[in-house]
Amino acid sequence: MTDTTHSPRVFSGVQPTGTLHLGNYLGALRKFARLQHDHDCLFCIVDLHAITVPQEPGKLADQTRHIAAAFLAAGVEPDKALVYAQSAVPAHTELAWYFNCVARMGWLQRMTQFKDKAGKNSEAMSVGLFDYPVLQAADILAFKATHVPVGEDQKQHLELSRDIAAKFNRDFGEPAGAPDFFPLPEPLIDGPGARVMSLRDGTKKMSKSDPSDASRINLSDTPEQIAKKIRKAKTDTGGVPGEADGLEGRPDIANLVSIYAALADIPEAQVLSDHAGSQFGPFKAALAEVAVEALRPVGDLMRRYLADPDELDRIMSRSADGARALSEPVMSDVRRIIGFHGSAS
Ligand code: AQP
Repeated sequence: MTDTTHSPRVFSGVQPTGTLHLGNYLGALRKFARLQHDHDCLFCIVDLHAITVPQEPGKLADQTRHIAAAFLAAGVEPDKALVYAQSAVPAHTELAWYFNCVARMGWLQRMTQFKDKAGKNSEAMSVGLFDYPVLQAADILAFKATHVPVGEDQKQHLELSRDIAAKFNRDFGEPAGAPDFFPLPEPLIDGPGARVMSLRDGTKKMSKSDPSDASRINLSDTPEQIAKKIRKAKTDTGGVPGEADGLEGRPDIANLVSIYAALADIPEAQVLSDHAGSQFGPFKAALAEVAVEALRPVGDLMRRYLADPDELDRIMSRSADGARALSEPVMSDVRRIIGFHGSAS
């Protein structure tokens, strides 16, 4: 159901945990640049999420600048959207604590991403890694954001954000008939590139933490590296099918076709009809050309932004001021609604 009580606002975050890849670009960054034209947008570098696993303190600030540069290189404009580091805006952590007291243990225990990341070692993981989806709910709701552009891997976390918002609204309901305090944020997942898979295994998502660099295309890769990774991408002995049902049971091929369509901005059906019956050698050469052309400007711009870290810092600092100003009235209402001593009644 569409929320008509809350003004539309977009929030999304990316962790400064390593080089960004094609999945991050198609699943998130490219959507950000498109949304900023007709939405009020906050794009956050979620460094508090990054420390749920060990990070080198000496590198975190540079990694944060790296993501800010990627946002800008993907087309986000700092006079249209806020681009800031999560740790610079205290509302994220404050609201996360309140939400810790709203969310239920059972809800978090069902999160598949924690199970995937922790594996058999969950006892040794940080509490923060387990609690990460609660912080994510706070990230979104500290600004009463209504829409969250993410890749498909974040769908379950978004459902949890909605559950937390709904429970807060029920637990701390204002007088009957008053509008819900928090919106129930909706994911914006649809569209090409929502789930980019590994080039080495089409059943696994493309991920920064995959030990094989050949499994992903990094935004920092050179054209030669991009072409080589696509040339070596896993395929089978059949050719490119002419129709979508020919992709069934062929996740590696389906992935390449979907990447092609997303980067060329054309429907998958067109990719299939244009390349029907083609062998993978020529298809991969065509895909490499499309990928290099689409990603070259992003890589070039990223390097240009990274060459001026002071300017990146100025942009992030101005945006953090803007984000603090947006969150403060929400937080002041939250403190009052919970009933803290000292909050205005
Ligand atoms: N393979 C993907 N396809 C589409 N979207 C993706 N995203 C990530 N991988 C894919 C989207 O990118 C945004 C930022 O993600 P993140 O860096 O904050 O965290 P992540 O989802 O944990 O990214 P990785 O690469 O998979 O990191 P690791 O390996 O550390 O787990 C999100 O919107 C995400 O949906």
